[in-house]
Amino acid sequence: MGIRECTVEKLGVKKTMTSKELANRLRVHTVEMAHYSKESHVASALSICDIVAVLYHDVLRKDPMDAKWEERDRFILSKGHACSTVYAALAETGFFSVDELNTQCQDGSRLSGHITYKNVPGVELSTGSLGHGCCVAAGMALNAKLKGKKYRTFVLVGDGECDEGSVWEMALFAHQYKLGNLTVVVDHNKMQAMGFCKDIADHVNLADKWQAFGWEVIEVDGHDHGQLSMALNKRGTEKPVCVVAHTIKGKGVTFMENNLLWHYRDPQGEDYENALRELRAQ
Ligand SMILES: Cc1ncc(C[n+]2csc(CCOP(=O)(O)OP(=O)(O)O)c2C)c(N)n1
Repeated sequence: MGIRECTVEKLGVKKTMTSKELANRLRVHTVEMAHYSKESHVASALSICDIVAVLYHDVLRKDPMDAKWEERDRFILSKGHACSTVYAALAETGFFSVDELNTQCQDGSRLSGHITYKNVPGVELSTGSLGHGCCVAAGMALNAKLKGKKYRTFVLVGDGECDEGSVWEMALFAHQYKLGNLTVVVDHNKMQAMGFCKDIADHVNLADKWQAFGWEVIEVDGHDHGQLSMALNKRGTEKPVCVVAHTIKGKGVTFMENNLLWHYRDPQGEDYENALRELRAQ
């Protein structure tokens, strides 16, 4: 368990909740938040619910009572448009109230449509411009290495985001500086905003590419909690680690799965009701 046991108890978060149950709750929050905020990116957020649930449940060392705890593991969502999943994970693990989630993007809310660290406890970095979060993550990992600190740094990037040149400069840099304390997770759902990755910039084999940059690569089913937990708990020695997580964009809501419409569409009316019904039955 990543979160300090005592604070989990104090905050009343159900200790018996499994990572799978947490992921299901994240999916329900994500759909509700997209509905109330009329914000897009619901399918991008559903894609990463299992990855984020396993990180917060099984991997990250965090303290919701002390969000800036010096020894905390760092987690950056580089595909910042999928922020609802991370806001929901922070709320479910006690960083702020779950009741606040549905204020996202309303006047006066601190929860914006791309992830922001400003006034939001537990968020390390504001992102949204793709290709930047992973570079800051590498800097955090280098900081830990230079100062002999034990924290690990994790960063979640999209596969479309891997079209950005800065991602590959970071890959060179992290290998050069032997950042074994850095783990990149690629949400490999094979889609981006306006099309399928292979039709826009075909990487042919993303895992091979990261390996060619000198990284240790682990490929997993990004919806299998056992595989995710094993891969994310693996600490690199000298090589940075890249977990290529094969996922389904829109995972959990059948009519959103692998459907480009749901990158930008927000669920309303019957779509909203059907999505919630399906998720609540899981
Ligand atoms: C530098 C930059 N260019 C373009 C965008 C607009 N944009 C937002 S989401 C997105 C698609 C990203 O695709 P991917 O990384 O695969 O994420 P997912 O498909 O999981 O949403 C794009 C192009 C952006 N946020 N930043």
